[in-house]
Amino acid sequence: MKLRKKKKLFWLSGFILISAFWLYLSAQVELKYHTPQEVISLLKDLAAKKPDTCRLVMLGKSAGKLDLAGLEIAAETQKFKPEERQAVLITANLEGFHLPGTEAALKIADSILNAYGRDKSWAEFLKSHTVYIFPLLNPDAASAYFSKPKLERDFNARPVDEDNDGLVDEDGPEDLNGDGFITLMRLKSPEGQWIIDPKNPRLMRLADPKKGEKGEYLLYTEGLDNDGDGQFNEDGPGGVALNRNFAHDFEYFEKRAGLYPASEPEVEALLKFMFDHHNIAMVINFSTENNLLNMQQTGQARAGGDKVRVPRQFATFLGLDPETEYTLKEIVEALKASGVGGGMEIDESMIATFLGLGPAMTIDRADQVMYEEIQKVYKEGLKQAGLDYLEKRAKGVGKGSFAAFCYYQYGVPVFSFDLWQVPEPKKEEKKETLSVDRLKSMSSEEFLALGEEKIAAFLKEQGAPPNFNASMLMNMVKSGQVTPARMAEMMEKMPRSRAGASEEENPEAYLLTYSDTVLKGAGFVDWKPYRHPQLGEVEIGGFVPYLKYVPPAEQLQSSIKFHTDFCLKLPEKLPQLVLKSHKIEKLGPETYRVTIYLQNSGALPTSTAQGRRALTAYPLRVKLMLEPGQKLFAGKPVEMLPFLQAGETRKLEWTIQGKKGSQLKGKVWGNKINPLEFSLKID
Ligand SMILES: [Ca+2]
Ligand SMILES: [Ca+2]
Ligand SMILES: [Ca+2]
Ligand SMILES: [Ca+2]
Repeated sequence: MKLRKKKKLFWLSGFILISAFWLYLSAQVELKYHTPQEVISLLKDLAAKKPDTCRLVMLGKSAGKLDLAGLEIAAETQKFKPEERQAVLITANLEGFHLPGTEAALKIADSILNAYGRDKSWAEFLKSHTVYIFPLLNPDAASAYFSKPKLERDFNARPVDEDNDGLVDEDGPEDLNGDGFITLMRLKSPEGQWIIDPKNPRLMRLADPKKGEKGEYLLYTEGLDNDGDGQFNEDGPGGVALNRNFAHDFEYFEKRAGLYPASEPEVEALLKFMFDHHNIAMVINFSTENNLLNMQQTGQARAGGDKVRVPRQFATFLGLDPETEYTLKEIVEALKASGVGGGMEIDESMIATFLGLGPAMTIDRADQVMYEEIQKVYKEGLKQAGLDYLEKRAKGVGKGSFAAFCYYQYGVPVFSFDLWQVPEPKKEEKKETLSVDRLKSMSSEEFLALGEEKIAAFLKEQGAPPNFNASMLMNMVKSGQVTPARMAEMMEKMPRSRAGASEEENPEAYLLTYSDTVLKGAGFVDWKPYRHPQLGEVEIGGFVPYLKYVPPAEQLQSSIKFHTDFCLKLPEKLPQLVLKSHKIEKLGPETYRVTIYLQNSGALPTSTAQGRRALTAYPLRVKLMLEPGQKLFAGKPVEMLPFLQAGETRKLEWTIQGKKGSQLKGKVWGNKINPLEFSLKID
């Protein structure tokens, strides 16, 4: 009996221990929205619990003087310092309302630290790699979610005079009806441009004069005209939208984007960190942009000085040679001379858009392949996880955004995930039908698989000009001249009749359905009369702030789980140098021919094509480290390899003089890859 009891006790204590351990592992980061203060203390806790792998990094302060903090995760070894190892940077919340990103980044940090203890491959990975995680880069804006009244904001706390009246932040919104939200006010007015949507009386839409509709309402954000200038809430507290403040396709003269690129302390601190850490070889970002589902860049393609070939179909009728390369200017001239454009004004940027060029707006064709491969796996995963609804409204990378900067200027692969969107009620999906929206997220392969008939029908429906035919487009896609995303952009710019627009559903109808069903009405404030001290009788109502970006935390569960797993696999793809094999042949007394086969065993190239274009990716250098008594007879003292593709092997050869039995040492290095050292025995 006694023994039994002891045994029981033993099992029980074991069980308690295991459950405590499990709790420790799994409950570290709870699924909820953490306030900026909670994020900082969570990061401090993680760093304190695993001091051998994890250190707190203080980046600086936000415009509102809140801490910008993150983690550096790297196992301690004697070999390299963390800043000398190939690294992955994980960022979130530059769009301050994107709180789901913060939670995903925290979950990833937690998962990596746990995996380090349990999973051999992560333990190995962290001996030679570093992961930097900054989960909350716009704490000023994120704080607004936790404040009352709730106001949706993505800008920091920098005071900005939005209306140029010399007063700064003089007229912000007020929660007049005291419901805790800043929503909208509608005022009946002959000057109004808005009408109540007859199909959806809670929603407003712009009156369409072409249909004989006349505007009836003015819309304002909820509040008073504090400075008596006749405008309502035109200059609230703050600020600059950080995800528009980066140095790629920056919008000058746009207050929300900032005075100049990196004008904001948060952006400057992040960029300084990145330029101090040249070892960063991949960026994983969370924002409303999903660049694996929508590879389209916003903005106009710009003409470069590059020469290009003209697709055969055009070349023939323009009298150009398809095998010759032309500047965009030459193509414009040829097009004008041909009279094809009719009276249309043709410029270089149109040609660039048409040919899928534009030096800084389009993913380089060589890199496109890399993205498409990862996109394929991602899409399959989303489908299995029941998250493929994200595709429909996936947003491309925006002007001045961090993700655009990472790819175009910093020159590394960047993967940006939006994690969640308001789910749409399932309609009868005409899956087979092509739409401009669907085109944006299609890979070239998927587009071609549609077949000529469907593409032709789609072109007709879009009102494409007759010389813009299906087989021509297919050939252009096949040859890589244009991507489906680029085509979508062109089609959106094409003038076409908006017939049937009246039957279109209110673009906000799906938000209302979501609020009514999933949120049981909590996402919408019904319009109620309010006596406004300045405007008189108005009604206050509309969608609650954050509806589109911050769902109840439990709705994020499956997406965060899926994206954590997906993101934890991305670093495995990083390029890695290995000595595949070598040969040492004796040519004469103490003279040898040395051959090595150098391989990139990773699933990504050693640098992106854009990184080489932006001159941020250095070539690989291969050097024999000759010792006294060893001499180079033939071959270069330092070989330069511009890059190695994923899986590519290159042969390198030298003739040296050296003693039999001595060691020949060599080294291969670049700036975003772990160096390879080798030592070969001469015999
Ligand atoms: Ca002002
Ligand atoms: Ca302001
Ligand atoms: Ca209110
Ligand atoms: Ca005002």
